[in-house]
Amino acid sequence: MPETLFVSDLHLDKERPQIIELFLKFLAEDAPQADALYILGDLFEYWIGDNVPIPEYNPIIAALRKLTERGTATYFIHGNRDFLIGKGFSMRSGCQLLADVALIELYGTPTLIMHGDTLCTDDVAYQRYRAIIRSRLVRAVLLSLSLGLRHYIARKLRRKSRAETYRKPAAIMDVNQLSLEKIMRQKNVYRLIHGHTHRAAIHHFVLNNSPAIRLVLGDWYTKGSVLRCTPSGCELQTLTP
Ligand code: LP5
Ligand code: MN
Repeated sequence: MPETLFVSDLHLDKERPQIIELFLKFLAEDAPQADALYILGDLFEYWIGDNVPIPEYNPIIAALRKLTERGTATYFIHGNRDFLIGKGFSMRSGCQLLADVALIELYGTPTLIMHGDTLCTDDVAYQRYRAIIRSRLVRAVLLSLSLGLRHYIARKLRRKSRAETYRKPAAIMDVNQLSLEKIMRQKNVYRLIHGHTHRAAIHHFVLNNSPAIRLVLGDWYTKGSVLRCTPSGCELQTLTP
């Protein structure tokens, strides 16, 4: 049966070697069977430019290259940790970069896919930060800095983010239902797939008097989370290291 796979929020990092191994195994054994693999952001703990060598990322990029060369189309949407991924990564890995919000035809069902952070509109501090850090000007300035300074800023931002997310009420870091419905109406879709919140689940609701579905991918902190879609529907699967 034809199958398309979705993953997000792997946050691959040398601190979690067993998760890197799990993803490499997934790329070597599961993904080659699929028509396509979509990585919906936060593949890496952080990415500070295509020209910054981070040795532990090399086997992952090589495995993605192998997968794409073997014929599984692989697509990437930026997350908040790896929004600086660019053409260099795409050339090396064979992954095709998609826009932040992409509309795909998934076995006949129009489906919207995205990282998911833009749906968390109650997290006003994050949305303000996002608008600044993702602006063309700030990105250009960041990419012009020395590698040492980029590492320093990324670590500072991580520390700040850890403190902030610890302090913020969980509810404001979840998807805002009105923002979700707004974009689904705009794009005229009844199925949306995203990650970012790490709250793996399948939500059914009503949109324009019709059934709608939101599929949320989980993170890969201690286990793997994969959404498998076939012509008969989608299901979430957990992978154990
Ligand atoms: O990532 P996570 O899950 O911890 O939390 C996110 C939001 N946080 C972020 C920040 C990232 O984690 C930082 C790492 C990215 C590094 C990429 C490279 C950057 C460039 C480096 C140089 C080339 O996205 C978090 C959300 C949470 O998701 C849930 O949605 O709440 O948002 C925040 O924590 C943002 C704060 O609310 C506001 C931050 C203000 C930052 C002020 C900057 C000061 C430091 C400047 C240093 C020079
Ligand atoms: Mn994220």
